[in-house]
Amino acid sequence: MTQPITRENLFRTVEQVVRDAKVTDVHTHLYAPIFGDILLWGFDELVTYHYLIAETMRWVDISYDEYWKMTKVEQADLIWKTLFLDNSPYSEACRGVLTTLQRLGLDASSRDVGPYREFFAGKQLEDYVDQVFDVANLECVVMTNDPFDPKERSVWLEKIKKAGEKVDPRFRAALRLDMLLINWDQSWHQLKEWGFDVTPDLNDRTVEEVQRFLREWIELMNPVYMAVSLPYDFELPEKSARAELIEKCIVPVSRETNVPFALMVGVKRQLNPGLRDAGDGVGKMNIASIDYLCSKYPHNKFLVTLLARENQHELAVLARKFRNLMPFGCWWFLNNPSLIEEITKMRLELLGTSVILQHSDARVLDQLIYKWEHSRRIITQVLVEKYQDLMATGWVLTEAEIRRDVDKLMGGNLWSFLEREFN
Ligand code: FIX
Ligand code: ZN
Repeated sequence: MTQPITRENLFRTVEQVVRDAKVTDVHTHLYAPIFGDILLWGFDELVTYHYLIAETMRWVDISYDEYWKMTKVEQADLIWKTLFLDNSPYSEACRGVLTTLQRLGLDASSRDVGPYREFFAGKQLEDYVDQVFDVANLECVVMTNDPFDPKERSVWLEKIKKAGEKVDPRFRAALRLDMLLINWDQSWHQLKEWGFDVTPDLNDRTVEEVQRFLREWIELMNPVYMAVSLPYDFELPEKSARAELIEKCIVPVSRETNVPFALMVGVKRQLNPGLRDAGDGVGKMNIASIDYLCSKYPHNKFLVTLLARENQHELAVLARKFRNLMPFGCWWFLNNPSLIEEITKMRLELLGTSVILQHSDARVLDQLIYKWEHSRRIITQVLVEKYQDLMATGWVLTEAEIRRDVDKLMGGNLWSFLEREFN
């Protein structure tokens, strides 16, 4: 489509360009097939996504323990009946299941889970990964890789390091450091067991050894970034092991290796422990902590996503002040059409194309299909409005420029951010 952009063909052009854009999904909880059964996929995993557990438990009177004692199929049947048959499934997580079924060519109107299960039972994982990446039109996804997770750790050390097996290049690593940073009183013991000469007080030797731990995992994983999910009351500067580990270990190694530090801030972990992964809540964080990091370490690169809606405007304003700050995604409780639209409009108005608009946070492979289908629709609508505003001034648009902008917004800004030198 090379004709000039007019008000008449604008929507069609933007819609096609957004659909054509091969997405870099900056944050997921997916794993390459080499990691085995910690990669979740298929109907019953889709339906027992923790978002849907939380929504189901609002309706049923069974205890949490009774729910957790059920088999995965029993849990899925309970959720399907409660949220899809006894109520209309218009919550974003419910709608997502139906979008995925539809985009895979299944009949969402039948409401019969039998054929859905048969469809997935017939799938061979490696082929299915191809199908999902094709339907969702993805370039690659970034995993969440935890060296303290025994199952995952053994794959990295046995299969990848020792046996030289390769990770599917569509699955890029992220070195996740929650265990190190948030549970230092336990993680230092584990580091010691692994042969790192550390003590609980962060003396110089311990700092050196934690840096060595980071370098070794960066060498093995080749991560796109180092990441941590921090609670809403996270503060920097602060007198804490967490703060010292960030400033004395992560920040210097991040700059030395050009592996950005991704901060995901705002969770109220385990408000309701009975719900397990579904039990987390949200709280407004103090943006001054991000301000402190970006201004004190101007040569470092920070990727940031915040969980509270109330933090989104100040994050966008802060990104205007610091070119080493790259906001990304509409995270978790923000990943809903009404909030994606609000946040995307605000970001384009404050940051232009210098932002990464979305990530999926997918925990189940098949979710990539719906999370990107839904986000693409909203991003298209918002972009059309913004381009219309430009055209109203007499500005002339080309399709090539729209493609350029969209590629940046849909993940390209991550790769160019990695190339930048903030000297
Ligand atoms: O910390 C995180 O990466 C969060 O995204 C998860 O803890 C959360 O459970 C999730 O998957 C939200 O979508
Ligand atoms: Zn996540």
